[in-house]
Amino acid sequence: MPLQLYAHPFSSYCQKVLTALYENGTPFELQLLDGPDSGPMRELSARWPMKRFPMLVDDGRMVVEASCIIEYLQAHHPGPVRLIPDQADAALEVRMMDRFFDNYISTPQQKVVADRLRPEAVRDPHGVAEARRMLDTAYGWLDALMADRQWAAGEDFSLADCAAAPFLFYADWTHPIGDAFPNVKAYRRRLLARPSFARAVDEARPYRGYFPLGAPDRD
Ligand SMILES: N[C@@H](CCC(=O)N[C@@H](CS)C(=O)NCC(=O)O)C(=O)O
Repeated sequence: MPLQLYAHPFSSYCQKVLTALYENGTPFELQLLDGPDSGPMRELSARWPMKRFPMLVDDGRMVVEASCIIEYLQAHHPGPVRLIPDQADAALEVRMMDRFFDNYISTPQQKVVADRLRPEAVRDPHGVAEARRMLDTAYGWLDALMADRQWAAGEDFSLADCAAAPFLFYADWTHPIGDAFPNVKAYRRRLLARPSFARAVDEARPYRGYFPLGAPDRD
């Protein structure tokens, strides 16, 4: 039985895992989470009541949380590209950058988007302003770091870049990466040119109408 990935192509956390799968040409079957009543969504909810995706199922074993799925793939279905280095300090840098992209790019980005989906009466302008400030702070920190890095953790494409790719992709749509952050803009362009992520972006094109802030006509 091939690996089963419960996912939706437009979801950033799913694209994080898809990028890792495409990097290594790992075979899998997509269980498309096509609305709340779809069979795959019911299976996801039954196994993981938090109902967050992606979820990987390997021969009955469930793995959730995108970073953990990528760790699992490397441990159990390795390919030619090692997304987490073997050397401890190098692995720590990769994991630290992965946490940075989850917590300080994706989380505030999702806050802004989720707020737009709420009824107007219960929106949280203060929280949204805080999220936008966090994005600016994160762009600034990342810009300095990327001045002399090709990829997030150095020379090699890694788990951290699998995270950075979709999160910076949607962050720029949500809270544009200004000209004050040229290294972040250039890094985002490199990520978009990476075939694994470019494939994930292409597969998600039909769903751009889902983006509640209005998907810009680019990328
Ligand atoms: N911490 C989770 C986050 C996953 C997540 O937030 N996924 C979003 C899709 S990008 C989701 O499940 N959204 C459904 C919802 O919020 O109900 C991970 O790393 O996989």
